[in-house]
Amino acid sequence: MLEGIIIKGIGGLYYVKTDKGLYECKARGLFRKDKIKPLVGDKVLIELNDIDDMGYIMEIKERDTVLIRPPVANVNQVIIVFALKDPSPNLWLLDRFLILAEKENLDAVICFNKIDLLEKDELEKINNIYNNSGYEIINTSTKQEEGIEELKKVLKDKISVFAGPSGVGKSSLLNTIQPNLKLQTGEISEKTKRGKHTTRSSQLMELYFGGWVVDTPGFSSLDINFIEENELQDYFPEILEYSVDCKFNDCKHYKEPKCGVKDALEEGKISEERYNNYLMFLDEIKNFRRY
Ligand SMILES: Nc1nc2c(ncn2[C@@H]2O[C@H](COP(=O)(O)OP(=O)(O)OP(=O)(O)O)[C@@H](O)[C@H]2O)c(=O)[nH]1
Ligand SMILES: [Mg+2]
Ligand SMILES: [Zn+2]
Repeated sequence: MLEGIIIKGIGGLYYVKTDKGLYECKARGLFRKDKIKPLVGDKVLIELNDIDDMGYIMEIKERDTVLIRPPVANVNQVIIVFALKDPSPNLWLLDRFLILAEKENLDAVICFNKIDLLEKDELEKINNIYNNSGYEIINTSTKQEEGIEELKKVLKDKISVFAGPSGVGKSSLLNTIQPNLKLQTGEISEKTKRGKHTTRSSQLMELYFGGWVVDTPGFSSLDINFIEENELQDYFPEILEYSVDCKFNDCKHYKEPKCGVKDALEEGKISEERYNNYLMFLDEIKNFRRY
């Protein structure tokens, strides 16, 4: 058997990179019994069919990490890309993505792309919302080649996944970082200012300066319903930080008195936008659990 890593999967076929070359594979092994589907990033053992050189995935090695959306295995960091304009950033969706990254224990870096389309004070305003969140923020433009060196630095020697809505420039950023990737990119719609889902499947690629990246298709919604009400604060680093000052152990930082989080909010140590999204998600989870 040959060891390899799944770099792409389309319609039940998986492309596995090994020391001996790239093989097109089908899933065969016992893992199918447990309804485990191979993911991009999975380390696998494959068996080759001498006749057609087709491979069969026989075993999936234990995963270090699993990201559900987009589905990838064994990455250590997520680069969450949002455009500052065209399409306008949906912070409600960005915060949902940050929750998922926290839940999976993945490092998250926020990348605000298309800064060439925005005035400086507008850029500052949106950066400020995340200043106290503890996340690294990288502002980029593929048109003006800004922030690209900074982005390369965080990617070096790591396995990263690029995630974000369609049309924000995930594939463009990767092409700017490494032109020989030649990823397909697509204009956003004139009318809706939204992306057209140009990237259709996730793909793992090696970077010339060290490290691996996964380009993924854009998404427009994310479920957080599997998160428990009292668990939500764990996934907002700045809320968790100030929750130690709350009087009540089970404080949800909503209407409770003597709440460290609300104090921090008042002092500007937590941004209003983040806090409001926290409350909205709390409400959403509560309502979901009620049924
Ligand atoms: N003005 C401006 N446009 C950009 C920038 N980066 C990318 N674009 C444009 O945005 C559009 C979408 O870029 P893509 O790279 O295809 O976006 P994507 O995130 O990969 O989208 P999907 O594959 O659909 O998820 C293209 O027309 C790019 O030329 C930028 O920094 N500034
Ligand atoms: Mg793309
Ligand atoms: Zn509180």
